[in-house]
Order: sequence, then structure tokens, then C-alpha cells
Amino acid sequence: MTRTHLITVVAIVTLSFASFGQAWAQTELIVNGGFESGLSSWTASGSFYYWNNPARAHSGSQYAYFGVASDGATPLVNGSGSIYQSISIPSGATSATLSFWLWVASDEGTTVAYDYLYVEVLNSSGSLLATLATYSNRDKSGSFSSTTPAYQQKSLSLTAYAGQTIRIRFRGTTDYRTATIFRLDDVSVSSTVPPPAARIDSYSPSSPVEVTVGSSTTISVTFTNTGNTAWSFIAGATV
Ligand SMILES: [Ca+2]
Repeated sequence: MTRTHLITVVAIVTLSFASFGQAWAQTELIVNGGFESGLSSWTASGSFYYWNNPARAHSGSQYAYFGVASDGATPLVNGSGSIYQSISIPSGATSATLSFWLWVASDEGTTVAYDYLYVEVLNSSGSLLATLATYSNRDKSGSFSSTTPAYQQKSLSLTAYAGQTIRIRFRGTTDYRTATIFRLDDVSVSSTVPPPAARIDSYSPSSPVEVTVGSSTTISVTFTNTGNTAWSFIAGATV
């Protein structure tokens, strides 16, 4: 007498994504934004300098400035200068914010603007895309020789540039007389990227397939990364 046993083998296929479970990622894109390494990582031209004086820095001991000669004291007349840094804002970033601390000290009045500091966005070729903000002697917090730091934090949105490589440039100009100094410290670009996600688009075989003991079969699954950061795929199967 023969008895037939039906044995069902259940295969459990585990699909996992190595970067799942990540929180929203916040990334700092500016290097040496506090100028503690001088103008390292910044490309400077003209009369834009840095200075070491903990009493005048917003944090640390150094800051960048425009409006005064490289000796840190002589008013810069008919001057110009800039610093910029290239950054790549991740595609899919839901926010990107440029922030910095600015202290404007001037012997000019506050009625007419003579000396300027522009905050600009350029493309990777150096073409001007936008002027995000314009500051001048009208924004001064005290006289040119004032020694009490009067930094103000500024925040400007860069979200529109998600997925692009851009230059963040600070560019100054002064007129023919009367000093204005723009002190700049703790420049930051913080971007926020959502956690990764995935969608299963197709798989095969899509109908039951018989696998005999000692043999193997191939299961093919196609995914789309629907998040904004890269993930790696780990497949495991147990029988
Ligand atoms: Ca600093």
C-alpha cells in the first residue's frame, strides 16, 4: 500500500534596503564657513580678506571682511572684492537655506547707500543667476571704529537650486571715501533631504513555479528608488 504525502515547502524571500530607516537627512554643504582656516575652500578675488581677532569674530577667532585693506584698518576706497564657494544642493532637497552672520560698521550715514555687499548665486560657469540680498552702509549697526560686535543672522532660501551645482558669492564694492566694513562669519548652507523609499514595479515569475530539491530558480524583482537618496539592495532567501 502506497501513501502519498504532500509536502509544502514555503520559501520566504526577504527583501531589504540598506538605507531604510534613515531619518530626514540634514547636511551642511559649506566648508570652513567660520573662516577658522582663513579663506581655505573659498575662492577670493580683489580686496576680500580674513582677520584673526576673537573679540570681533562671531564665533571662533577668525572672520572674513570687506571694506578695509588687508591691514585690517585702512578704509578701502573704490574697492571691490569677492569670495565664493561651490556647493551641490542634492536633488530632491525639500529645503536648502543659506545663513550667515553679518556685522556692518560704517562712518557713512544711513540715508544713502554708498558701500555694498551683495549675496549672489552663480552657476558653475560663473554666470550670475540671482542676487539674493543686498546690504549697504544703511544696514550699519555702529560706527566704523565701534568694537562691540553687532552681528545679525541672515537667512536666505536656496531651495530653488535643488539638484544644481552653484556658487555662493559674497561681493563687495566701496565708493571713493568714508569707511564701511562688512564682517562675515559662520556661513552655512543646510539642506534637508527626505529618507529613501522604494517601489516594486515588477517581479517574475509571477505565477507558481515548481522547484525541486537540489535545484534553484531565479526570482527577478525590479525596483524604483522613489526617495531622494541612494540605497543599496540586499536580498536573502530562506527555505
Ligand atoms: Ca569665525
